Amino acid sequence: MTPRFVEYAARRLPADEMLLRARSFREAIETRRSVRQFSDAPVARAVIEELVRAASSAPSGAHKQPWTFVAVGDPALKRSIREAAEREEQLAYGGRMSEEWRRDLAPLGTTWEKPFLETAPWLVVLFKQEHALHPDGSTGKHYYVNESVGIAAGFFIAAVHAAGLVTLTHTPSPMGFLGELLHRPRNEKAFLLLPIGYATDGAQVPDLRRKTLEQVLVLHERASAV
Ligand code: IYR
Repeated sequence: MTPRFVEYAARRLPADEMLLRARSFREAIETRRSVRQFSDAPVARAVIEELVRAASSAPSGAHKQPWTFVAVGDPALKRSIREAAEREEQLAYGGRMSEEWRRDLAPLGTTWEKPFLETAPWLVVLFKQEHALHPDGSTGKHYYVNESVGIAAGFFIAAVHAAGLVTLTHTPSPMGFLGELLHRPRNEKAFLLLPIGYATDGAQVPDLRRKTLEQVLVLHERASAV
């Protein structure tokens, strides 16, 4: 197939403006935290739709966009999800996770109890499509599915933060119950569960430190770097 191209709308910034923008984005995104204390205040469906549009603009293997976002605001369905997630988490915290794993989680103060799955006004369940399943029942290949869906999740989390809302990458394990409760087709596997809403007044988050730039960046500059 002959590729078709359109012009890319170039938006070059002067170097000083570039640094200001990079810094201002960094400062904004650095204030993001995973929050587990959700208010039950409602969030408009139109906001959720914009967040998913932003996430779905992520790059993906062969542009297959191998993701489905399922947004749940129905209280009965949220309750079912909470009950099923807590059943799995009770087993996980009760011994299915290794001792080292549970020790590593101790600073986060997490437990098997997940009240936010009912309190948050929306639960967004992100499914990865392991392959395409077309309406006529035929299938097609998807590529780099975990990488693609992971990037879309990153876009989604950044969009949630930009909207002044909070979220959490919750991974009840195993997540098979989500495909069943939400009646997803067999090519889809739950990837992440993201409650969306406002933090409660006075919400608390663990006192964590992020790695420094020196710990995470290795530079090989060209000698005459500008
Ligand atoms: N899925 C459990 C445990 C858990 C695992 C990791 I890795 C975390 O970073 C946090 C929690 C839970 O959601 O509580």
